[in-house]
Amino acid sequence: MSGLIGHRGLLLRAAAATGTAYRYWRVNVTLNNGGSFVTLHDAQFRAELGGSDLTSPSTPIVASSQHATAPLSNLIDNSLVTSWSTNTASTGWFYVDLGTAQSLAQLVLTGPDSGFTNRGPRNFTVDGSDNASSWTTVQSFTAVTWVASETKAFAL
Ligand SMILES: [Ca+2]
Repeated sequence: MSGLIGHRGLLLRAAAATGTAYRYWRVNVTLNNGGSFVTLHDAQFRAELGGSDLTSPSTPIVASSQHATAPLSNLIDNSLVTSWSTNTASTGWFYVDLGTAQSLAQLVLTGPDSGFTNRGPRNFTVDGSDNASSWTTVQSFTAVTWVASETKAFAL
């Protein structure tokens, strides 16, 4: 899709993704904000800024670990109440399989509840892959902090 649209004689860049398309997209948390686990309530992968979520509850998803009371399926169930947590340490990762290669413009994450905001990802990369084995870092984020139940959008 073209990234340019005409408007009253001006050319404006549309908010569509222009980067490399990948089938697999990973969020690799290398440090949280000090909590016992990494916790997120939901994740969305968007091809356009503010666009629709390319994942659904049936999207294949894999993670480094999941807590018994906060399973991985909660991450893409489109409920901001349900949550995924790792079961160990302050790091963790998950990736989704979009089925076909897609170029993304935006990752949207909903962070932990009140009292658990230190479980939110602090340093992480968003990586793409064609085989879920060899990963290319698309964007890195550092020193990210969270207020209770916050939803943040990250441009890719
Ligand atoms: Ca959820």
